[in-house]
Amino acid sequence: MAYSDLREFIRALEENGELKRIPFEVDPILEIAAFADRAVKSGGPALLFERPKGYGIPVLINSFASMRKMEIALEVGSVEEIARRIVDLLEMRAPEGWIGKLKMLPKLAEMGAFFPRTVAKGACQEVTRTEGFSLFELPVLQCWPEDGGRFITLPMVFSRNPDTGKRNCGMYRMQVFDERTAGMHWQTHKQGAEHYRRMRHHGHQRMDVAVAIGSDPATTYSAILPLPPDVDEMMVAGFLRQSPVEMVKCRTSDLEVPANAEIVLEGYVELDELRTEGPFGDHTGFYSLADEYPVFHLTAMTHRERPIYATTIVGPPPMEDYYMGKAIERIFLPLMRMQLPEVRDIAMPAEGVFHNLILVSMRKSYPGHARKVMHAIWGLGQAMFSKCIVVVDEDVDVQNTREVAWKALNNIDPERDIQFTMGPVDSLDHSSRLPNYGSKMGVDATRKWLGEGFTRPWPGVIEMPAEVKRRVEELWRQAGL
Ligand SMILES: Cc1cc2nc3c(=O)[nH]c(=O)nc-3n(C[C@H](O)[C@H](O)[C@H](O)COP(=O)(O)O)c2cc1C
Ligand SMILES: [Mn+2]
Repeated sequence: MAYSDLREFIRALEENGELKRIPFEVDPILEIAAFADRAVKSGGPALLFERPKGYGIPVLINSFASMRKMEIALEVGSVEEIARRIVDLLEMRAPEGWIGKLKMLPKLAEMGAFFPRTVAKGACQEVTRTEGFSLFELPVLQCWPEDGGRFITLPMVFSRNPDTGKRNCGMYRMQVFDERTAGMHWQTHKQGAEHYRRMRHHGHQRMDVAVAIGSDPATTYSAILPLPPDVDEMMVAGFLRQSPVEMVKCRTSDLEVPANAEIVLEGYVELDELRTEGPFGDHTGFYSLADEYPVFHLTAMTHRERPIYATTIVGPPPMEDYYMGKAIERIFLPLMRMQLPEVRDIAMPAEGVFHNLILVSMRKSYPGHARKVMHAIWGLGQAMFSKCIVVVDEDVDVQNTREVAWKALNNIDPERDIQFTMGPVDSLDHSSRLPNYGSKMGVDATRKWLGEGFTRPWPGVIEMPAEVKRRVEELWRQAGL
């Protein structure tokens, strides 16, 4: 049964021993973040700070901060179950004969059940405030000492594409500037930024934006998924939770937000206004430097009675976002394999902070195949940011970073096997020669073929025969080891 809201998810975490309530005062300036950092790095529970210093609103953090919590969030025994559900859907072919057609009906019905529904009333509007409210009422964290201020870090940011009318929901951090304005940190490659550019192109002055904080976990999670433009995150959230997301219309705009949200910020972005945002201790483990970003103006704040403020911190990996990203890696593999069936597996180790490193194992079928896979990945949605792609043969387990380092480094002749290319890079890359534009590196660490000009013999990996190992197993015990 899908969680009806954040509170049901909190109860589920608690029942599974994955939540710790902190009943005493902890400061939202640095202290909550330091607490959360320590918890995630020691495999600790999600934390519910019941008394953030100076505020009456509790703070939830680290609710996705391990694979176990991701499983509770998505109500699965393993996130691979979702990957399998996607494969089932993708394998849905045109049915043959009437039996085939009948068999399809439940799947089609299931698909229909994913679509979001608009409802007239939502808990997120139990309290509606169009005046006399302030962002300073929320226990927004300052995460790191050199941060430019306090940042809302787990928001679902809703906007609409003026050309297609389609909705987008992305997670973009928001720096609290004052009572009624915040930064809107949608990076240039993201859908919010594209809507902004389209709105400007059409000569508008303002763009409606709505921000929801704290919903059922699948809906919040959908905001970070690297979906193609114009694919509705709320539909995908419905698929993830196996139940439609209920949406309610905002009080001061035509946008819709999840009805179960704890807190909603309604407002607009002025299309010719930028303000300095940052610095911010980012998920690279470095500070993102201050930069110019659009400004979100609040026209209303609505919330549930006794709302809960959901947040996260990013910083030196691994942090909560590593686990959110790991689940994306698992869930999206079948989609990647639809376009690249030769890919066996991919892995993004925590130290690579997603965009810096992707390890790919593949079944090589023709000369240059590994390079074809690199270029395909650089052309695939947000995988375009991959600064370093290491391609290995299918017998290498890319989930085992040590195995990849060992085999890949043995297999490369660097001058021959490293490929450089130019293109868009992640906005968070502080080393690229220009913001958002720089070089990437592909490493072809597959075994080289004659057809690739390799004429020397290629050695096998050293392995002991199984029967010898079994025999030694006995001798081992005999030796009393
Ligand atoms: C905790 C967290 C914070 C994030 N903050 C930002 C951000 O400030 N700006 C940004 O562009 N992307 C940020 N992202 C990544 C986007 O949410 C992600 O790229 C998403 O797919 C964008 O959706 P879109 O394609 O609909 O724009 C963040 C992700 C997480 C998990
Ligand atoms: Mn999107």
